[in-house]
Amino acid sequence: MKNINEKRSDFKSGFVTIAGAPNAGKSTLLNRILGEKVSITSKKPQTTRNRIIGVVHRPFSQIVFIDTPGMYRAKGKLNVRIVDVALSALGDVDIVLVLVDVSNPDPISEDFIVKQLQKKQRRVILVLNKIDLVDKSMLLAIIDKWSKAHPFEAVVPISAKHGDQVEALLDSIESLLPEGPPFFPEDTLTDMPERFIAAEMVREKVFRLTGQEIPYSTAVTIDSFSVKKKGALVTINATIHVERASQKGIIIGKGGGKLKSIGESARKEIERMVGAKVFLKLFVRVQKDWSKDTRALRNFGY
Ligand SMILES: Nc1nc2c(ncn2[C@@H]2O[C@H](COP(=O)(O)OP(=O)(O)OP(=O)(O)O)[C@@H](O)[C@H]2O)c(=O)[nH]1
Ligand SMILES: [Mg+2]
Repeated sequence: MKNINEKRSDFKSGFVTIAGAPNAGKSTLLNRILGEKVSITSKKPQTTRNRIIGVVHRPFSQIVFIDTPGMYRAKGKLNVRIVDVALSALGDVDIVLVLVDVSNPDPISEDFIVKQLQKKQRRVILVLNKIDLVDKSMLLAIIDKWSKAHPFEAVVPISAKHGDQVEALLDSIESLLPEGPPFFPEDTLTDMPERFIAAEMVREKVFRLTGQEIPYSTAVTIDSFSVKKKGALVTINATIHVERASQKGIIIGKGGGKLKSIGESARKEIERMVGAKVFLKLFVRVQKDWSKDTRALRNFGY
């Protein structure tokens, strides 16, 4: 690894928060930029619950992205806590990206986000996402509406899912970054521990494979994660916590089928991440109404 101080003197670096309403495509964008999956995604809103860091190393800059939970007027202990995580990520950063799903406007959350931006006075880039889903002629009206609500440094239409215009977005970010040395060594992709990402992979499969309120009543913790040794199997024990006995039944499914498919698909993703075969054992446990309990929230990492 090269000495990180050997960079040219006009090297740029900085922190960039990816903000937006739930389901705008923030985590999809982070993964697309990194070329690796560090943040889980799903069709359902409120998938991300923590701030997730991803570091991009470019020839003349290092950009530290912070993926955040969706911002909206939340109710309930867990949701308020999660939105607070997102709001705090608007704080001490160089640039904020406001991601908007152009195919599914969410005026109430958007109004909320504009108010938060006005409080923080950051440099903001408006990113119009999911342009693959709409007629391009729609974009002008959306840009017009947003530009009246807030002064943006730039407006960049992209498709995070397909990668369109994502390089242009990076160029636009780089042009606004201050000069400075890199914050992370060149081989850093994220500072999230593998344990955390493994738990998230399990949670993602619950989001993708169950319906109704189940994903929102679920937390995942890792009970044990064996040390990686060359060529050896990584053994992981994880617990899926739900709020009611009926939810436990649904997660387990007929003959254990649902839990088996959650486990199998999570295992494949974790194997890709750790680069080794994984034995993933899942347990399901009821902790009544955990999402309303401050201590439980803390224990589950929220
Ligand atoms: N067609 C299309 N779908 C997209 C695009 N970007 C994201 N999606 C889809 O939008 C859904 C939500 O994506 P996420 O990345 O989980 O959204 P998010 O903003 O992180 O959502 P929260 O974490 O819940 O706030 C997923 O089904 C993505 O595949 C895009 O550019 N085009
Ligand atoms: Mg997300």
